[in-house]
Amino acid sequence: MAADGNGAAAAGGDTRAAFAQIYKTLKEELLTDPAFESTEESHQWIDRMVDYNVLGGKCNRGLSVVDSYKLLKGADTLDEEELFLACTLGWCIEWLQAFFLVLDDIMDDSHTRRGQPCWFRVPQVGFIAVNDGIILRNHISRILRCHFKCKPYYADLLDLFNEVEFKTASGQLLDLITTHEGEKDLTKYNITVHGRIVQYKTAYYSFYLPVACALLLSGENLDKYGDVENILVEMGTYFQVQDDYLDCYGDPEFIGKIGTDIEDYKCSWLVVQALERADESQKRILFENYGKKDPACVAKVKNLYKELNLEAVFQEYENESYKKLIADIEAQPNIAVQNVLKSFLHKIYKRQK
Ligand code: DMA
Ligand code: MG
Ligand code: MG
Ligand code: MG
Repeated sequence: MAADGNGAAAAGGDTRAAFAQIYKTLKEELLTDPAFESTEESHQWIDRMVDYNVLGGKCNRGLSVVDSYKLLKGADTLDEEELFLACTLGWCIEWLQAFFLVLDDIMDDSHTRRGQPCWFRVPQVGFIAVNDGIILRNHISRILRCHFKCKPYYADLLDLFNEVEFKTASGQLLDLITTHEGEKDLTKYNITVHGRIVQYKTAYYSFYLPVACALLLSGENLDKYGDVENILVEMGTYFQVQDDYLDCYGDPEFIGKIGTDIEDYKCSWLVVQALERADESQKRILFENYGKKDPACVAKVKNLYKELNLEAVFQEYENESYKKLIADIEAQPNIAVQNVLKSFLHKIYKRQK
């Protein structure tokens, strides 16, 4: 067990510090692979590529594995091995996120991510980013094999990551094909279409996966947690609505990325709300300007959002979602599970980034 260097944190110190320390251990293990030992160049590439893409986020997903596991155990502190395993699964989710984001930014033609150019836009990277994405995904299997192969829940863990990856990739497909050039038709966008896309592309990997990892670490059988899965999917939907809102209204300096949803003709929550509220002449403005790169067209769409007061519509949605989620959580019979779900919800409620 490679649990060196985190003894102080395991003894009750700061989870974040332990989490950061374990990143170094995991990356070192991956870098010692014979595949990268032969040339200094490949070793340096992986080192830089992993730091560039895995680090720099909020780590909400990864840290939630540790927090959820503690709450499920009803313990403030974990022993060294428990902490190491929980942090390692947390990092596997951060690696999965890195894999999806590297590819998402190519497909969405994005410019910045986490305050720096998207990986594929870095000089000398370009389409190598596609293979880097694949390497990031394969790293997860190697981490799991290295640290969990002897655990009774290893097969369930692999199955979980595979299933969640499938769901996310399917969600990305739904997201991408609704925007197909040549079939641009805003009338097909509605809240049902939006809900299906975001459930698949975001909710499973961002919300269900961290809690499911903590449940497996606690020796639980995931089949018994269908209700918990449903609540987490609902929470993930709320989270992606926030993401859609911030794409237009967030400060790029603060959220670390420049929005592209209007240019990309995305089935964003905002355009769905606009379509529900627009009169005929406002609909015409949307039809004529949505999905165009021209900044003047984007500005017209944003003006229309202002006219329709979508900021207030969002505040209302946020308040209502919170109330509904709390009610659903409090209907759960198990108090530890309630605490896990509430803790996750409070990490994202009214987030600004
Ligand atoms: C994100 O959707 C989904 C995945 C699986 C990365 P998005 O394109 O809205 O995300 P972002 O706004 O971060 O590019
Ligand atoms: Mg994107
Ligand atoms: Mg996307
Ligand atoms: Mg987005």
